[in-house]
Amino acid sequence: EGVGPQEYTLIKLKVKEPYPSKLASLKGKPVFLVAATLRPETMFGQTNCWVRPDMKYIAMSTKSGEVFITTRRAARNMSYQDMTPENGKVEVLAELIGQDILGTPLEAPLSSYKTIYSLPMLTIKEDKGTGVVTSVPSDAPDDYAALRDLKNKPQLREKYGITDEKVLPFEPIPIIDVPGYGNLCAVTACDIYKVASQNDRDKLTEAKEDTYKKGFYEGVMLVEGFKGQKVQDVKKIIQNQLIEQNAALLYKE
Ligand code: A2H
Repeated sequence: EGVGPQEYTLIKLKVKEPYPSKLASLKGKPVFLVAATLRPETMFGQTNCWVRPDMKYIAMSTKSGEVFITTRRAARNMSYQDMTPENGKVEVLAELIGQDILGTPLEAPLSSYKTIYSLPMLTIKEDKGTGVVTSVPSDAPDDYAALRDLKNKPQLREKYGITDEKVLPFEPIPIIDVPGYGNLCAVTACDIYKVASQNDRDKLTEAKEDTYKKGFYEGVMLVEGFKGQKVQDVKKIIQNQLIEQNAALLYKE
């Protein structure tokens, strides 16, 4: 992390009704999990969304009448970025922990999976972004490692009450080619650095640094509409399209 604020793209993942019991009072209102990402051009590859089971989240009102689920910390930041009805004020509609919204069906913009699910990731940090992370296992080593853990460990799924059909059918989607790393660069990197699980932090850091640079400087898009174009050249374009479609916002911290 350098000096000055980091700019993220907040991706709006629509929660499908019927809502889980902790959100029952929000019936009929549009509710979104909002995920902070540095890689908007990878949203074609979303397979699930991560929340941390033991972490606190809130449901908050936004200026546009929608409801966002995020950490209180990020909600406060949003309230100073013109996202709430009143500047500097957060209206809390519900308090919950990640566990309360695990296994929830979601609609994710640009993903080729029509419905994806919120799943547990244990390494989400409280003090970064919104505490919600959208998962692109093709291009993010953390996401690949966490999804592989859930796929390989039935006890882990059981512990969090996640049924098989919310995990097993979801495979990394080839969306970007990275020369030398192929079209699933996070999978390749997890192999190269011998990442054993989502808790293998040092190896994951190496895998992440490697793929993050390579993806940005050398990545070439494979998806319809952007085929053959460099990641560098389309990142801003895709970010702007998501914002225009009301599927994303800019957020700084
Ligand atoms: B990125 P930075 Cl494809 N805890 O989005 C842990 N990780 C978090 C987080 C939190 N509270 N909030 C956001 N993140 C993740 C896509 C992606 C990301 C790809 C490749 C690399 C990558 C899909 N997941 O990040 O510390 C989010 O994952 C590699 C760094 O601010 C977000 O972007 O640099 C990134 O970490 C922000 O991390």
